[in-house]
Amino acid sequence: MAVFEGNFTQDTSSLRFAIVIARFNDLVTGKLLSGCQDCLKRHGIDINPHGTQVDYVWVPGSIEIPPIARQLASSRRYDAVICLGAVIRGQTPHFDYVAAEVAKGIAAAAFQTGVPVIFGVLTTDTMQQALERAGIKSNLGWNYAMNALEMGSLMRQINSMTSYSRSEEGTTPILPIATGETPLTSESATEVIES
Ligand code: INI
Repeated sequence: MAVFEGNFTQDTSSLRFAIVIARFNDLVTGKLLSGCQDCLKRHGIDINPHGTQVDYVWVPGSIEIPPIARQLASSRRYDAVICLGAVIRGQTPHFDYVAAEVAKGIAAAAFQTGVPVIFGVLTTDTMQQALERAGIKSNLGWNYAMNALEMGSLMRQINSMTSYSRSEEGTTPILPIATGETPLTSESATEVIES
């Protein structure tokens, strides 16, 4: 048997990420993005939007993140999708609805596609708390990028192990990663989850 864990030492030149960023509270989400980019860059990733390793997708608010994240993940172009948003409690119950739906939606995107989708959505009571987590004290954008690097690395290992086992059994590997060649349908996503 074996132990699998993601690492940060592999050659990162072939890793590909998508970052989905909510414009709502962009004072916060822009800072999360900067932290995220800083981490990726310092791990050897080309963060240039015109390069081959990171695509950036802007959406109006956090509630719009899940369907886009799911679509990007199911394209199989990416090792991980990073979702950045900031849901800040106001005087209405809106916060609770938005925060709950975004959390569920992002988790569903990962479950349905088998691709790591990182939950980088801050949920705080105040703007001050959000800013403290987006650069004033620390920048969680950095952590979210680390999570993406670790999960991307781990998923590659798991995929190569499972596709090896499957080819040993004479079946076709079902999770070619980041090739962009095999879009995942909802049926095949279910197949992946159930297999
Ligand atoms: N979107 C956020 O990203 N953060 C919030 O704090 C927020 N609040 O509190 O309203 C928010 N609302 C907008 C929402 O995400 C959608 O964009 C909007 O409802 C249109 O669908």
